Amino acid sequence: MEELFSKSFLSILRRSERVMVSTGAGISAESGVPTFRGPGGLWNDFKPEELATPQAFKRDPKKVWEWYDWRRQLLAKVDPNPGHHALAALEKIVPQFFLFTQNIDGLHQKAGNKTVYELHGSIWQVRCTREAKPAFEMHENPISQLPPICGCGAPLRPNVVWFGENLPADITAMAWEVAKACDAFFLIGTSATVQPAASLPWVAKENGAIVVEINPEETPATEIADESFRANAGMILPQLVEALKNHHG
Ligand code: BJW
Repeated sequence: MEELFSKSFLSILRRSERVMVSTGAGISAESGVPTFRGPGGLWNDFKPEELATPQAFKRDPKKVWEWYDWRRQLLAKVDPNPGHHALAALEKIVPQFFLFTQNIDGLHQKAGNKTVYELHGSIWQVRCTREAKPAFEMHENPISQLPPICGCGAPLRPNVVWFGENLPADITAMAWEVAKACDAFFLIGTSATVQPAASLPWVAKENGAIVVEINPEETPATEIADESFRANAGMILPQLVEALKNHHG
């Protein structure tokens, strides 16, 4: 039977000191979380400009919160899948491992990854829309009053990054720093269309990293990928981790 991973590919990964992983909604698809785009995607039923923008929130905070409350209820019921668990296992066998995610669902943390850099925030955190106070965890589920209200009387908002908003500056700077210095870069379960996260594989490639894509569909980043696995992350990642553990070349 033809091997899924070539010996030379496994040798490169085995020799990689610094591994960067960048995940998107597709890694959580096998947990039952809808992706944004493509079949069954969240955006098929909801227009992003109606829900994932600061303007939409200002216009109708209750409507935006109903969408987030629905997603929080769904997320509370799901568990990490074999793809998430394999990344937690990979963290243990790689000398320096960096996991960046566009996901806000918290499933990487639930799978056991120690440090997860959340580029688009967390659905489990909220912050005041008036006071410049730090975001905080809120796990009430479902939320009894929509929108939830801060002690100061202003609406709270989900601590996520909407279109037209800046990503957290420290995490973005860290992502660029790691992408420039990594030996191997994994792009997993993202359509690679939303900036600035979509640029990360190019940054890694330009700085000499091997770029590996895991996605059942092609994406704009496929053209620069050194290895593309056209399959589900939950199928490929556990086999890759096993193969790496057993590879001594
Ligand atoms: C599987 C699978 C399985 C299925 N296994 N795979 C430069 C150029 C052009 C535009 C811009 C630019 N800079 C900024 C912009 C504007 C904008 C942007 O990128 N727009 C594009 C749509 C063109 N970007 C922004 O506004 C960002 N801010 C910014 O850049 O600030 C500076 C700035 C401000 C103003 C002007 C200019 C600059 C912010 C982006 C915030 C994105 N927010 C969201 C919502 C977050 C909160 C929430 O979840 O509600 O983040 S949108 C949504 O898309 C969400 C996701 O994180 C993000 C990416 O989606 P992702 O993860 O890729 O999911 P999908 O569904 O697209 O793809 C899933 C993939 O999985 C598919 O490929 C499947 O095939 C695959 N898959 N099953 C593996 N089992």
